Amino acid sequence: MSQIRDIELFLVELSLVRPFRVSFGTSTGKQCVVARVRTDDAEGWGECVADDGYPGFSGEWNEGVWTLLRDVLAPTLLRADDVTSATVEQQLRFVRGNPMAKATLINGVVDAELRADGRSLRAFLGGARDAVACGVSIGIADTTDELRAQVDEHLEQGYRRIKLKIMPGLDVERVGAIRADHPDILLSVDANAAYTLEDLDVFRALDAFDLLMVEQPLHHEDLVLHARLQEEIATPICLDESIRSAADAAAALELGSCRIVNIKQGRVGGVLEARRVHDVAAAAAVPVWCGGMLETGLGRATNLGLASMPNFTLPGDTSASARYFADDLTEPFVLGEDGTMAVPAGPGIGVEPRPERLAACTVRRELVTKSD
Ligand code: OSB
Ligand code: MG
Repeated sequence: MSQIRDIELFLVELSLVRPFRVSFGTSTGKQCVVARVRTDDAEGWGECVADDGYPGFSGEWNEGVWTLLRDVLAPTLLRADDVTSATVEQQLRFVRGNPMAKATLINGVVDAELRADGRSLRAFLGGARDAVACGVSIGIADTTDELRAQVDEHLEQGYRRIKLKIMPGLDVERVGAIRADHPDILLSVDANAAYTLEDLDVFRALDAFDLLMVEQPLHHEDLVLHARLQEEIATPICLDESIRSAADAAAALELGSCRIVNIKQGRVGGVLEARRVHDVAAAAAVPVWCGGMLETGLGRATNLGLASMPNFTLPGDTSASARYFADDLTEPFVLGEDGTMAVPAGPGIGVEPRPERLAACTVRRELVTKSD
């Protein structure tokens, strides 16, 4: 039996150590919605992965998320008699779509419940390891030399896989240059849906570089076209934007649209659905890895708990705090010398925001209570 007392929403802003350019836009800072879910027994944290400014990665963005959380989703949970990890998804199901907004509260409810029980997210999810292998996602650079320098810097830090963002015109030559510099590293590319089947020659050329995968080459709704592309190229396709649920994952695997799945818990509606995506892929013997959305330490902790699950067999985009922020919301996450990161072992996600840092980063806050 668990009653929610109130839900506090924070809009937080942190500057990024360097701008992050992908095929659909450039981020110079990080802005996200954070929810604190307070129950009778504990408080839990959820960080939203929606975009700042406009919906570029998916159909969700922070202003829409804020309104939906404040006016619809949070009041629904505050009216319910009992909200637990077993009920919360069903209680929010009447709202179609909007997995990122829902994930914020679902993860907050799960975190509060686990903290009350003194149980870690890793234990709850059946995690199999206490540290996870880390890769890094490198944005589109101004020049090839700048890209080379960034790749070298991150390899020196110990990252075990390099992912290069690509877009039409900034692809084969650049990836070829990095592969020539580093013949043996795990190397992948991420197009963020910037190509069409007309670009088949680009993917045939990329096949020469022995890439671990090509992530989300085509439009997010093109599962059938991804299957067609996969038949034409040797490099495994990995889907990111296309997978918004376990049902999407099942469809993609059935169709042959990908051979690897990037799981972002925030993109699929939280850790409960992310576990189902993991299980669908595991049953099909398809490896998964943990994606990232430039999260603060809160979302990073959630991601690390998820990435401890057994079928997360490829290095994830779970990079150190310092790769994103000079000063994180939580204590910083650091990369071990072996290129792994420890999975938090404490109750729930295992970390909290530092109160003074949360206050300094908050640009808007609102308390949603039962009477609202
Ligand atoms: O496509 O994986 C992506 C960041 C923002 C939006 C989309 C993506 C990314 C990343 C960064 O690749 C991953 C990370 O380091 O958090
Ligand atoms: Mg991606």
